[in-house]
Amino acid sequence: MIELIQFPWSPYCLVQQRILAYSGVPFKTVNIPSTDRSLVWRLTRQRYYQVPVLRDGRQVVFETEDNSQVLAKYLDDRLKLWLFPPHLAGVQDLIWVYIENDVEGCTFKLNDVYYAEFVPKSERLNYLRHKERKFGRGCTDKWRQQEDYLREELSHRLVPFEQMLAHREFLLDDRPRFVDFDLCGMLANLLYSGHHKLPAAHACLRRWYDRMGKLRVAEYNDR
Ligand SMILES: N[C@@H](CCC(=O)N[C@@H](CS)C(=O)NCC(=O)O)C(=O)O
Repeated sequence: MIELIQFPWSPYCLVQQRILAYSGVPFKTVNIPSTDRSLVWRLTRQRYYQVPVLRDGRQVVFETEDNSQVLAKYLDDRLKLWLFPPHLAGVQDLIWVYIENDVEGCTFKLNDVYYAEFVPKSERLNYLRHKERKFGRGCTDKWRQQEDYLREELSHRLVPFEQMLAHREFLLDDRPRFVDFDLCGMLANLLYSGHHKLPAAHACLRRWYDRMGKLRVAEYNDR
């Protein structure tokens, strides 16, 4: 059975989780402590320490660059999901960079404001230290003060997706492609703490998000 090694709140892990659920194959999620990546380090033979990582029998799959999408392309090929059709090559590459930088730049901060509610107590010190080393001392307090601004900014950054969904069932096509799952993962991270909602103004996006949670690839392959 395919295993997804993850932190349950991680946006990038949530992308892979959504893709696996869409495929309909049974899979297992393995949650590792954010403070102990030894399983990932061992499985990747000391080549990677982040999550997500996939284990599929003897195969261990991990990203090679910030925007490589090795995992999604592996699952796409292995499970025949048609997430990367040739006619969208290049277009999707541009969009996933925006999703993983500009959208994620708001969503993870809004979720991390509430990190103490979902990170186990024994991991909180190192979680905070990791964040503060990257984003500066007191960053989560600063994001708490900026919550209204971050929500507004996120809503603004989601406008292009709302526009796309006003004309199509999915972002680019008549069936879900990789960028649909990528955006879903960032939004699932936003909703993880339970303190946030999708922007009320984006009605098409809200309907699409609900739809995305229920889809199975078999529906499309049988058409
Ligand atoms: N580009 C990578 C990013 C992976 C990533 O940033 N993972 C985070 C969790 S959200 C992580 O492992 N952070 C721990 C660290 O960097 O040490 C992907 O798409 O998988």
